[in-house]
Amino acid sequence: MLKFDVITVFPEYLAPLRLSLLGRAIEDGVLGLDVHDLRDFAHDKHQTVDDAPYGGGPGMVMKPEPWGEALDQLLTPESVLIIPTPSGRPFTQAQAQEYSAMPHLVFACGRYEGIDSRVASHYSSKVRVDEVSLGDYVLAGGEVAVLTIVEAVARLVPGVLGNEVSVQDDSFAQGAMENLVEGPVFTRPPVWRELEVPEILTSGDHAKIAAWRHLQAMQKTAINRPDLADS
Ligand code: 6GU
Repeated sequence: MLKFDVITVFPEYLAPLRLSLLGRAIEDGVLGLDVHDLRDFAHDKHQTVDDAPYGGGPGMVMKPEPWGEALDQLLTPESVLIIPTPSGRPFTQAQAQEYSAMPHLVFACGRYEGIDSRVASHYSSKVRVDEVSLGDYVLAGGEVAVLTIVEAVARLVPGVLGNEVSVQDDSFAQGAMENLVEGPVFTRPPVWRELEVPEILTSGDHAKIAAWRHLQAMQKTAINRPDLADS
């Protein structure tokens, strides 16, 4: 069973993880999810989790002590500590695939200007610590990144999607779809507002359909993702 633990100052932000596909998987015991309020690990009167940055500058930095208390409690030697941050390594489908086979993922959601760097340094000698970014833009905190990463990982865990659904044809999937995005899809009716479904899809020739889909994927990748098409 893959267990997710999320530490955040906004636990309600993670509520959508209990909806739909993931909610069902959690109910069925295929996945585990616990969300923890960082302020529960801050023991001063105001449950302070942030302070001014050393060296000056705008904004606030998350204090290390509450993180230390929370992470000491949650991490085991088998855990991976994931810290979402725009300064991290880009998150990829290959990484989602790798995480989906792990027993325990712990997410540390930073807010403000981020978490005191000594937290990552300290735990790097105890567990694998991954700083992960969703892309080249800045979010207000790690919570939305965690929603994204957990969903991308969870749907790859056997038993989370219906086993009738294959993830092999997904955009970016290792194998035939590596460095490709999926091409267009169609359903009934055969004509909609004078637009027809490509004839080959109703031909019943599965080899030809597979070849056509591969060509469509390459064309779409060239148009929308020239960065991938070159690789
Ligand atoms: Cl993972 N976190 C934040 N706060 N901003 C981001 C991001 C992550 N990825 C892109 N921007």
